[in-house]
Amino acid sequence: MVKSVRVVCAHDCPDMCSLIAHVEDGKVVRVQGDPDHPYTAGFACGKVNRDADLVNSPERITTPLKRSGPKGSGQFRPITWDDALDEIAARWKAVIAESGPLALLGYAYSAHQGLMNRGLVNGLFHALGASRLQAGTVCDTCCEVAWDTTVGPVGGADPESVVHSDLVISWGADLAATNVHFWALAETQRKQRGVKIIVIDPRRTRSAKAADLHLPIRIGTDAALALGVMHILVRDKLANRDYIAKHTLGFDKVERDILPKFTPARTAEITGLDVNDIETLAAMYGRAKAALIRLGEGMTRLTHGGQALRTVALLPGVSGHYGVEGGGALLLTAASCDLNYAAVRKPSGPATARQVNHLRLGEELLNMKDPPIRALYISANNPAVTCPEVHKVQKGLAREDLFTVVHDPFMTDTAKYADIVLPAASYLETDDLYRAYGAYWMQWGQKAAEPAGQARSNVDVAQALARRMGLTDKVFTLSPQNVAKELFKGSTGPAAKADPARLFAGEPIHIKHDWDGQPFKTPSGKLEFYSEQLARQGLSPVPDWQPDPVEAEEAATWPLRLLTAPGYFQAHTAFSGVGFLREREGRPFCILHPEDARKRGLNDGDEVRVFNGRGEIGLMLKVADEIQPGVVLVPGQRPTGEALSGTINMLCSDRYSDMGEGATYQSTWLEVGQWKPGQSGAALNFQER
Ligand SMILES: Nc1nc2c(c(=O)[nH]1)N[C@H]1C(S)=C(S)[C@@H](COP(=O)(O)OP(=O)(O)OC[C@H]3O[C@@H](n4cnc5c(=O)[nH]c(N)nc54)[C@H](O)[C@@H]3O)O[C@H]1N2
Ligand SMILES: Nc1nc2c(c(=O)[nH]1)N[C@H]1C(S)=C(S)[C@@H](COP(=O)(O)OP(=O)(O)OC[C@H]3O[C@@H](n4cnc5c(=O)[nH]c(N)nc54)[C@H](O)[C@@H]3O)O[C@H]1N2
Ligand code: SF4
Ligand SMILES: [Mo]
Repeated sequence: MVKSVRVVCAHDCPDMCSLIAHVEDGKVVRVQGDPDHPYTAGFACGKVNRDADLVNSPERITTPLKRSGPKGSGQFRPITWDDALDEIAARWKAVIAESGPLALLGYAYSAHQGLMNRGLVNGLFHALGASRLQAGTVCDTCCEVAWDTTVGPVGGADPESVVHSDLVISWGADLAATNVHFWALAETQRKQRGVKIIVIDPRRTRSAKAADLHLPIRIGTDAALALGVMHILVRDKLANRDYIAKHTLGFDKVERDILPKFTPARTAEITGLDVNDIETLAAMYGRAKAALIRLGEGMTRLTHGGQALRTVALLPGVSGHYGVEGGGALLLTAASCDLNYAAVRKPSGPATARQVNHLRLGEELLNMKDPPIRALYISANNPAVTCPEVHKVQKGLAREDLFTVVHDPFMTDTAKYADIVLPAASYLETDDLYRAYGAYWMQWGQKAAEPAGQARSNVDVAQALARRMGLTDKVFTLSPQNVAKELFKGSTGPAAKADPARLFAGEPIHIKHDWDGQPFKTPSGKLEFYSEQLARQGLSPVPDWQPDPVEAEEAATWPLRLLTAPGYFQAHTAFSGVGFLREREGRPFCILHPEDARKRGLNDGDEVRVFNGRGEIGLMLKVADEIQPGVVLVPGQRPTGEALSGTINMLCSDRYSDMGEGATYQSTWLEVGQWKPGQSGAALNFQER
């Protein structure tokens, strides 16, 4: 018998699609986009169309496993859940008794976007008083802090307001890969109403190819471009003086001290763009009535990423488009969904505890003291591939005195280092409540099938471990629906108005505020061109662009700069258990411009060595002019077993971005050469600090 179950996509993606799972004899046989959901509009992306293959993958782990060989070897034997949970609880209790709870670290992140399956694992470690994960620094803390200091902790434009836009700018995002429903809606506006689309991206991405104008900006120079556009808006009297006076703070300083430096000629020199293209961009933006900027995280994963995003987010303050429906900017929306998250994430436990930065896992495993990290629980994360300084992560995970548990549906590079591996249920096998981070929708996702083998959900395992550790908080005993109800208690704003009964009945609920212009929740209540918060941190309080001295030093040593971008058929490593998608993405590769390939005597299809002072890895080479000379593009982060050797984050440093202590993958310089047969790929000059 076939039945259809309405579920919600839990992958880390701004769209949060409503999906229909077709289930035959208890097995998910097909997943498709929900035709009745306005934003999903009946289609899922190329990855999730294959989620029946993900959930039924023969590569899934089906029982708990205990290590039977050296760490990292991937040798395990099956054990029962009771034995696994008993051993974990006993080891944790011993560590806590000897070294205190800070010797324990819960390292759980975003691969299940459900509010309970994501949040309750954090809740477990919060209640235990463990070291706290400063989560998301691998991803969005830089852009989030940049937005919060400029606009405030509040959501941006509703993507569905693009039906009112007359210009769309995708700035630092390949929307055809990472935000396909917004992209589809924007393309419809173009076809039906002639709305123009501009893409600002160093790479000629799929979105860039389809756009009306593509500006192939030099990596890390977005702040200069935004300031150059402001310069032209002021010069051509296209700045909205009323809006600036009423809703912004400090534009006078920017106009006096900063804008004169960003003439079109100097902006062109810094950004590598054509002066005519900069003039066209400014004229189109300044003359539009409702221009919507989709801000991508792509421009923020480098040392001055925060300054870049903040400066671009100030542009709609100059044009006044923040005050117009269909105008403004969209980075994230989640901050406007004020549920009582603490009920799940912080049920009890000390108010503060030592923090461990998500992206510094390797460093902290090797060097943290008083107490060192002795027990680690990794859930919905694959840091042995996705964290910078992978060599350090591997070395840390290989510590014999570290007790590591990994909860994952698949035997990942990280899980291979575990002492105990627990099989995780997929989102199709769990109940959960969802709210989008790139749209204004909330929805309950119902379990479509029983978990494969003995797999158990994040919520289930967090509750089981909480019980064994003697925690008595209510959330560790409630059913998923009753935990969800806790999220509504004491919540405020539009999310609070969503009726849980309607959600549980399967209805998607739109949670947008009544629209009255972009709200600003900064200390001044205005859009802050001048930020006192940044001044206090020793950062430039006004937007500016300066070269970075450390980057300049690296650039003098290594000739090519790393460009990192999402895979079209992979999202980090979450889909690597689907054979079809692995093949569709191809063997892990890098792209060089024909000029750079020629200089090095390299050809399309060659096996190449990609290296710098941190290490070397082996990838396939594609030669294409979709990137600029001087850049090497490595799409996605792929497990070590899929490449000739290694993985890209072996070459990236764990230095912080200017805001939010975020990752700086793109502040990486390197060289590409011929791969020599027999070469193994290794850490070069890798030193422990
Ligand atoms: N070089 C470079 N590195 C990057 C980036 C980059 O742009 N360039 N981007 C960064 C970004 S934005 C991010 S968000 C990180 C992502 O990095 P990670 O958070 O490590 O994400 P994934 O590789 O997707 O790993 C998620 C893991 O969770 C597992 N999983 C899936 N569903 C569940 C579940 O329900 N329960 C449990 N327990 N496990 C589950 C998957 O099988 C997978 O192994 O990577 C970062 N790394
Ligand atoms: N298919 C797919 N979808 C995904 C993911 C995935 O891995 N694959 N990851 C998910 C996750 S965890 C996240 S956080 C989101 C992120 O999604 P987005 O916010 O869209 O950010 P990125 O994908 O990191 O942005 C990468 C783009 O930025 C461009 N870029 C790089 N450097 C610069 C620069 O200096 N300036 C400008 N203007 N552009 C630059 C790159 O060429 C690339 O096209 O996507 C989610 N969706
Ligand atoms: S577009 Fe995003 S939310 Fe929609 S199905 Fe794909 S991964 Fe899931
Ligand atoms: Mo991310």
